[in-house]
Amino acid sequence: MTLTIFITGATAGFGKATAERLIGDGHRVIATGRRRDRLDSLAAQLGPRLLPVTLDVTDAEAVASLPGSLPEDWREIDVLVANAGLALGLGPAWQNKLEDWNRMVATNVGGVLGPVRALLPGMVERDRGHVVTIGSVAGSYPYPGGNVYGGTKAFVAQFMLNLKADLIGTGVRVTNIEPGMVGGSEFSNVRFGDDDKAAAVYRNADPLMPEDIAETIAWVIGLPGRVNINRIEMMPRTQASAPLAIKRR
Ligand code: NDP
Ligand code: 8X3
Repeated sequence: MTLTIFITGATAGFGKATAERLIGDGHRVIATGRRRDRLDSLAAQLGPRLLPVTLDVTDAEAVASLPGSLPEDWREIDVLVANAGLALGLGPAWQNKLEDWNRMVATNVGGVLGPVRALLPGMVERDRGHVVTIGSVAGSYPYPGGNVYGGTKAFVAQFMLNLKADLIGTGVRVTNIEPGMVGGSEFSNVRFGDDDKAAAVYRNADPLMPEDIAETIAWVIGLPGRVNINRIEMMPRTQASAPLAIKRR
């Protein structure tokens, strides 16, 4: 069955890999993000089953006008992949900029809530749909410098479990995917604003790759309608959650 899939943050990393994977699986994809040139390249690469739409997930007005602002035959969205997100900095809380915290909250929390609120009514009305969010292990396990980023991902995880409680009895499914370290995306370049520092994060670490996240999304949305995968925590074989810290005298 061909699904119509709306992806936020499809210009790089997981979102781009997911668009490529799902178009390859025969679906239709609405690929969104702020960088129009990237969306145009993706459309040229993947053909007419991909609709490029410029969208900043923090632009409340543009998000609220969905799905009515889309071409008529693209408005019945089966799957929302709310993927757009970012981390800014890895310093201790007292050294971080409040403006960076606010941007993470606006993007990682507001940028999930807006599209969910805009697209969910249609899914409930059609009694069919799937909301997939990209959380993080940072939402479950604290680490130094994870402060607000981890907080935003904890919000997403709990929001999705509560959303499921509201959706019980409807045909709409919800899944939060919670990856650990994933290389091959721009996540650390954005976090540090320094490409060398970003590359060092993944050196000799054999991280997960964006294709692994795309594969997981393809799997959860392809399962029989009776199956709801609530959350998936995934890490590279080379990563584990940190032990509890002790500072000795
Ligand atoms: P990338 O930086 O490669 O991709 C982020 C995407 O989000 C880009 O397409 C970017 O598009 C988009 N984006 C950012 N801000 C906005 C905005 N305001 N409006 C619309 N789109 C926006 O990162 P990843 O692919 O690695 O990350 C994707 C998601 O996965 C994020 O939510 C991240 O927190 C999460 N994650 C990442 C992990 C990792 O280790 N890489 C691990 C666990 C979770 P554009 O700039 O064009 O708008
Ligand atoms: C991204 C993974 O460990 O950098 O969510 O927080 S981590």
